[in-house]
Amino acid sequence: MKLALDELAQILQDAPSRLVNISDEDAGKAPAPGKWSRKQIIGHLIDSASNNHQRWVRGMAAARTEFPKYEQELWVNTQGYTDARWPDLVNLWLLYNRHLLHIARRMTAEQWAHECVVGDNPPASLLELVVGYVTHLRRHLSQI
Ligand code: NI
Repeated sequence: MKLALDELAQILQDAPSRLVNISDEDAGKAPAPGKWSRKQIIGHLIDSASNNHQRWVRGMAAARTEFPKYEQELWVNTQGYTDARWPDLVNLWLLYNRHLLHIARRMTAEQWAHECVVGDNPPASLLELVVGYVTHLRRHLSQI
């Protein structure tokens, strides 16, 4: 857990200066037909943050929790991220993640073992959700 959270803290220090240097116009361009623009990728990461916020807080409070299936294309398409302002998306992503880091640091070892079931996925521990969240974040940031 500590490794994942240290990595998240490092990402939140390093990424913003790189992200804010991307122009609003460039951020809205799709790299290829059917591929997400940078705005849609950061939007997808905001969706990941908001879904995980619910899972982490509710998961901390109970030994077992269940959550609905998360449909990423539906979330991205419904919200029209390409029409949003890039600096707003970057700020929202950054502040949301600072808060998630704050929350994850409050989790106890007993809470790490709490079981969370998301949609049809096999049950995962809260610890696995947090570690998986950081891995997913790193993977998508490398696409921006
Ligand atoms: Ni993803």
